[in-house]
Amino acid sequence: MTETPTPEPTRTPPPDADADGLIDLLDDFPQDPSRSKQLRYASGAPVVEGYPLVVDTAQLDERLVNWIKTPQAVALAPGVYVGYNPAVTDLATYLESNVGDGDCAVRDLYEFGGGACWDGVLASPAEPQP
Ligand SMILES: [Ca+2]
Repeated sequence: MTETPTPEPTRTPPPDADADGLIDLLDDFPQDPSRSKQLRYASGAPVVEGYPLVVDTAQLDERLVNWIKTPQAVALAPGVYVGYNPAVTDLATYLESNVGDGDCAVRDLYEFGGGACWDGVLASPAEPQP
């Protein structure tokens, strides 16, 4: 009895259009190599484009400048911040903790759990301008 060798199957790797290492099926941004996962607020809304980002606390609304005790803060949404810990560089972690100080309406909109709020806190000049 002779065995016909099974031909090696040819494998086509799953498509990864932006070549960021995450296949398109799992990539929320299949055309953007700098992003792969869509972050969301507690409300379920997608995180505002360009956020989260690290900003200098001194650039914020003066009420935040007096409140946040770290030299840098993480802007989680326009007008909402949390103190930045240089030991925690994955900014998604700050969103997951869902604590932020800043504008009352924005905090309510995205359902932040903890933090202080003031009316009329605007995004700082360091943030993406609408
Ligand atoms: Ca991507």
